[in-house]
Amino acid sequence: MRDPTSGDVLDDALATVFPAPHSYTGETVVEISTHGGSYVPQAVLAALVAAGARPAAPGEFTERAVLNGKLDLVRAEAIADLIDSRSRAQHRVAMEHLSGTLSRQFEALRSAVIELDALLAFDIDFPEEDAGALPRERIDAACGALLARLDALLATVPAAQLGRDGATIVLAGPPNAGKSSLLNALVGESRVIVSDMPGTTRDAVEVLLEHDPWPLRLVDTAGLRESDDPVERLGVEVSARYLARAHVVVVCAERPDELTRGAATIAGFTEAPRVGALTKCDLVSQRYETATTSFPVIAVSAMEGTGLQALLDAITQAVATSVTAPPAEVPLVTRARHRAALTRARDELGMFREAWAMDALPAPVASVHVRAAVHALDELIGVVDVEDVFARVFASFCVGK
Ligand SMILES: Nc1nc2c(ncn2[C@@H]2O[C@H](COP(=O)(O)OP(=O)(O)OP(=O)(O)O)[C@@H](O)[C@H]2O)c(=O)[nH]1
Ligand SMILES: [Mg+2]
Repeated sequence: MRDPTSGDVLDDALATVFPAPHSYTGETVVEISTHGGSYVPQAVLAALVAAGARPAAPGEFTERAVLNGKLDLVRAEAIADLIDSRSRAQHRVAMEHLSGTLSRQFEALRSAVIELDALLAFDIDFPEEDAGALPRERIDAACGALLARLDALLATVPAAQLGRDGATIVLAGPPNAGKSSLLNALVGESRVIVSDMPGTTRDAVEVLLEHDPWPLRLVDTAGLRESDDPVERLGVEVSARYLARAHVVVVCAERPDELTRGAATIAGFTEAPRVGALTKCDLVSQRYETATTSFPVIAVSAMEGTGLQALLDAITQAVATSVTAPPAEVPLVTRARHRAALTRARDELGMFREAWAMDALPAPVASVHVRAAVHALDELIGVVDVEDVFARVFASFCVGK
């Protein structure tokens, strides 16, 4: 690599040529590998720009791949999801989408809605032949089946959100119960301050823990108690807000009676399933009578690491009761863009079905809804010229992909 103005040698680099169409974008591409560091790559880039090149826009390579038919829009988004994935669950979904499962579902749905539109067009053009070949029920049944498929896809949204954001697991209980110590023990490193002074934790602290089938977003909160200290009161308010959003609450207490009381206090803030953690069990010489609670209670010691796996198992089971995993054959809908388009298609088909059932609108008018549903799915898979859809999708990519 030489500087085009001075002619100085900048680096002894390697150029890899991908002749069209055998590259990521489908175009002829040359990749230049330089020695690393901070100066050499920058100097080489500057030399290339001086020679007439320009830096790529965010997602430009993937956008070109889509425009050249190497990838469809939905799989292009899966690449962004793959790059952005922060958990095993998210990575698994992105890889599955990249393999084309979601694109195929969307395309099949679109074809089915187009078929419905064709059935209707036939009904409109040849109403007199309607009697035998095309009973109204057939159109109604086709529409019902489509609505069921759209609903099944949309029903995966909560599970998809869990995969991305993790299940919110709030550790709550009286001050000094050992909540922060338990969080540190669960994540295997010291992330939150622990002290023997009640009221140590003031703010909620979130830590994402890699876990199957969903990552767990563990939230350490301030102990729930009345306090004159304004900062601690704020902390208790924050705890209350987190409790309201929790998928599962881990009620922490040193003794069974405190656990029961803690659970009663928490009931005022959330309906999420709960799991009890009897903390500091290393200090207890004999086991307590099993607490009479409606939820599982696990004896744990953050100090000695006992009961942690049992607690994680109980938490995982409790999450499963609040969010059901969708059937394996239905791909998860992770993106807001997909959800919006599917919702639009479902709403339009719903309006069509209602009008059709009541015979409220003339067929040509009712069919406008079906056409709108087709359009929503066209946009979804990027088969129509929708520049703003492309702009929105690729703007979220990092530069260089
Ligand atoms: N022996 C023993 N001590 C523990 C254990 N877990 C916590 N402790 C001690 O209990 C005290 C309180 O622990 P924290 O984790 O700060 O309790 P907390 O519930 O977060 O307290 P606040 O933030 O004040 O509400 C500390 O002195 C810890 O060292 C345990 O498993 N065994
Ligand atoms: Mg604490």
